[in-house]
Amino acid sequence: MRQISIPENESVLAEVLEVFDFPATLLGAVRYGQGHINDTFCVLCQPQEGDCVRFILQGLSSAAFPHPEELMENFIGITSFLRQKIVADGGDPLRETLSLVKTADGKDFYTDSQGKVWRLMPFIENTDCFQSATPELFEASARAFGRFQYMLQGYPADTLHETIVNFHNTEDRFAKFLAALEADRMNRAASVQKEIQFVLDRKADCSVALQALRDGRLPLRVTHNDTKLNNILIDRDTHEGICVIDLDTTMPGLSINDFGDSIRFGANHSREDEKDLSKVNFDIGLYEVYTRGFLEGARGSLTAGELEFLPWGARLMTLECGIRFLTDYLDGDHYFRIHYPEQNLDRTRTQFKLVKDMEEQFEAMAAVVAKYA
Ligand code: ADP
Ligand code: GN1
Ligand code: MG
Repeated sequence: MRQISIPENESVLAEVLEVFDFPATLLGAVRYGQGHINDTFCVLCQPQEGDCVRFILQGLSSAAFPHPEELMENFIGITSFLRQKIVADGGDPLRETLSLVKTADGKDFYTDSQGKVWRLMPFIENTDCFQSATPELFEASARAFGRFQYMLQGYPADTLHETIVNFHNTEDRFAKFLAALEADRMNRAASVQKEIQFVLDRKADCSVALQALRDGRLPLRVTHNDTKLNNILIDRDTHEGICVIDLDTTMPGLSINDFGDSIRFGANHSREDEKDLSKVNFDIGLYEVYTRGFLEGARGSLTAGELEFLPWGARLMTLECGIRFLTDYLDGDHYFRIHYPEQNLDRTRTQFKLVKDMEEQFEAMAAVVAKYA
């Protein structure tokens, strides 16, 4: 085995690194990024001549993704489709979408001895990945997510696997919350009564978008479904959102949810797990710049129904995410990676504070959409 530097407690890494077809000498691997789901590493290689080359190595979360092979089929289908569009537009397909480095025996991914699926991707250099942004960068991310949806308009949706069933089915998220509450596996329910009541009071809200879909007022599209600011790479030279990443939940969904999840994460000035709730405030100014950018990127492709429901997308994605954090907290923190015991509870509280702010400013949110629609 090659002598390379890998972190302690990551013994499976050595097995995985042996399998891929690196074009240069491996130097080492370190944990990378701030995703909550996958195991992400940055791998460094030294070619015979020239600068070091970096790769992103990811082990897919088994807790989140029960059928990783299907997920990888989606990944290849979506990135191939985007690659063709990018080339046709005169863009750079190696920077504007993700690609894979194969294993030495020509496979697209590797399943390790414990059944976990790993993929390797070139690191997209000269980009930044932000946890919070200036209004200008937030608007750039909005243009890129809007464009992503626009570009996927012609994608054959029926070929996509549902990588997480009922992912943004807020009614189902509510039902799963009730089940976790009923089970109360960790005996935590008594200490979070206020948060539990917050969810129970909003049972009817959980049906708003789904009912609009059932009534034909919202269309099903191919959407990203996880449009956090840190799922986009911003070009250091142009300051534009150059590449939408984290494609694991790209599947049929609602455009209002892609809009809404970005607002949930980015239209405020606090961390997702901020403990001091006085610092957690929905910023309608950031909401406005995101709205402008998203509509510009979507190039007129949104229907009147979608425009009408955009503010609901923001409110519901924030409520749903808070419900998911609380469910995971009640259930013993199996889904979202935590770095300290009450992190999922802190995350729950920030989301509910933002929901409350949005409820209070809902009319103003609709007026902003009307201004740019
Ligand atoms: P998770 O599902 O855990 O959020 P992501 O796919 O979002 O995993 O990756 C985690 C982080 O790794 C991203 O936020 C980003 O910082 C970084 N990253 C992922 N892919 C690339 C890439 N190809 N080039 C550069 N950075 C990347
Ligand atoms: C997860 O994978 P990541 O960190 O980009 C989650 C999202 C949540 C988000 C909350 C597959 O996103 O749905 O909104 O955390 N992804 C999955 O920060 O569950
Ligand atoms: Mg991510």
